[in-house]
Amino acid sequence: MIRKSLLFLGLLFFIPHSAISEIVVKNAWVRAAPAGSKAMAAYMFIDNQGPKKMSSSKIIANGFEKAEVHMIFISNNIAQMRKLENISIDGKESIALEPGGLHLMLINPNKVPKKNSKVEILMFFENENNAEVVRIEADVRSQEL
Ligand SMILES: [Cu+2]
Repeated sequence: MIRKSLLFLGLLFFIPHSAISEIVVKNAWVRAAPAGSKAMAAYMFIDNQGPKKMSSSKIIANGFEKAEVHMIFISNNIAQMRKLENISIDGKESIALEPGGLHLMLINPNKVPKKNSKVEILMFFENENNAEVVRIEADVRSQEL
């Protein structure tokens, strides 16, 4: 566990600095889950203030084995989750990750984070002429504020 945290910190030093931050994330939260849970959903509002489409296929959540982009589809009246390759946001557009739709799935926690703690998430956004890493601190809580 300690070694994993150190690796994560080490990674932060290699994050390139972009002069202008084009991606702005607000209201990030992770739905609290019982101890022993294997996955937790993360929701947020992402605003692309830049002129061009930005995509994120690489997402890291500190304390979790991996993070995926999921979408909920209704098929034959049954809600199903599907993994998407990335999150894409057109220039000057925003998207909401919210219950019942698009979300991040944080998978295999070292230890399920408690309510009122925070989960650190890194999202690597890029397009053909820009790259940006967004560091997010998502609150763990039972429901949307
Ligand atoms: Cu999911």
